[in-house]
Amino acid sequence: MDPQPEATGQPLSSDEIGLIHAWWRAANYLSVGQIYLLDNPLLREPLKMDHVKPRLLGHWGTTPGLNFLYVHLNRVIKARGLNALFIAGPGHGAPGVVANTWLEGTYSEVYPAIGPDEDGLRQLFRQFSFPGGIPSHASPDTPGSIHEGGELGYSLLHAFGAAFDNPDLIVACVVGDGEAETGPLATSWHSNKFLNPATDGAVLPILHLNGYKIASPTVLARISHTELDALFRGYGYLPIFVDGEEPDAMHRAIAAALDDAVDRIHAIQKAARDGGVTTRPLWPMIVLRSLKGWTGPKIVDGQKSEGFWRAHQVPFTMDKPEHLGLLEEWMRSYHPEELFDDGGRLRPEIAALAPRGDRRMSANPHANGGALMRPLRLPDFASYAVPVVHPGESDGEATQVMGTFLRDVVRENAQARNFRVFGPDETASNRLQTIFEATDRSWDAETIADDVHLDPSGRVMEVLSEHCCQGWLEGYLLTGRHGLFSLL
Ligand SMILES: Cc1ncc(C[n+]2csc(CCOP(=O)(O)OP(=O)(O)O)c2C)c(N)n1
Repeated sequence: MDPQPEATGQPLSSDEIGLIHAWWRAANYLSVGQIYLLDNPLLREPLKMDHVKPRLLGHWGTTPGLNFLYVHLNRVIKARGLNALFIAGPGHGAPGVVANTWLEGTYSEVYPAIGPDEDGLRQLFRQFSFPGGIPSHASPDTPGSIHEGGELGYSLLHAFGAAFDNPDLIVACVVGDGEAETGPLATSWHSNKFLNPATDGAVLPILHLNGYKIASPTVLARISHTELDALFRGYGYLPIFVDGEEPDAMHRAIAAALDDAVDRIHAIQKAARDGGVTTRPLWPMIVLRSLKGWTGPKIVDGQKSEGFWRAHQVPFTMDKPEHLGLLEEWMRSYHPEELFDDGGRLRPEIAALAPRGDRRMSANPHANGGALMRPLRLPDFASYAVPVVHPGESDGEATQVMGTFLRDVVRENAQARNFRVFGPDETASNRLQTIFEATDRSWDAETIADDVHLDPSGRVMEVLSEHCCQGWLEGYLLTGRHGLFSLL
């Protein structure tokens, strides 16, 4: 068994940590602002009830963890020139996802009415979860997002779908520990048996172990470290643990964990691509054990909030006058005056942490599949017609004919590598088996001599979980490729 991974890479300097921490504070500030404020976005005057939204709807609990991961992913993207996508499984943390896209400048590029200044901030805050504005969950209008945040459970599948046939892409996928209790997510860890390190990209799962779902603990947070470690090793991952609440130590720990994970991903890919290694690798993953609602109010109305399920959604409502002071104190704890200049723009030394152009996760072209999609080359379907000279005389099976058509679709698009068939082991029973003249089933797990049509580079994706088939296909399509769901 591999020992507990050691941190690699250069330790961060105090200056770097200071800037990363500033970005995190800015993202957290913008997240709280989106949930609560209508006006006075930079708290230039004392907060009044008139500045607060009349109806509050949004999720704080997961958000600081997402923000923490986002800025650290940016660091590693910049340091190593990575091409990375971000998937927020707890997509209800949209305040954080949106905040980071605004800090990166992408939001204002895509939506010029939400500028990179104080007025833009006011609009950004106002539109969130507001009539005529944007949803409270990550949604198709969120730049860089292919993952709708409403139905929990599909994040890892979307991540793998995006990584298939994108050899240079790393998909960082945050999985909620509550989300991990869903059927689709629980089975999707096995996606690593269908990923070919030679020709596919990589997925970096990050389990966001903040301990709670809406109003109770999560299962994965209440099993021992040994059991959790064994669980993920059993799924074929090498878990790298980051655990704590003191920001300085946590910044150092997550940076080291990401460096280590990326080193391991690159080593796996090099071994498969240059060294011809064909055995299934032990892919790294990160387990981030942090406080739910980290940096939020510790106590609300005498009850524990930070680090508890009460921080899940809106940590406190505004129906009590004393909550106004609590909100102002919370928002000022991020020191917005140190983060934004007089015009409300993010200070340049903090803004410089963002990767450039389409290396920003919010601007990665893979998240905008329509822009990348190449049309599928399709043979003329009429040439597959079963001849019927006299009515009632010819014999033919519609799906068998379609199997021949699909075989040729696979051949025609073999070079582009942009077509796959997904299904719950029904390709043969649906009589589509002629496709196996052109390709195999994708399979990176063990094989025995009697096996047929199993290969890591196969283009037929078969696993009995229809959740997996659907989720992979969705991730594959949303990143600009083509596929077929074969299920009868
Ligand atoms: C399939 C599904 N079931 C239930 C919900 C309702 N729901 C919204 S958030 C949440 C808790 C999620 O917990 P977790 O994934 O750990 O996210 P975090 O604690 O980081 O917010 C639940 C159950 C949902 N969105 N999707």
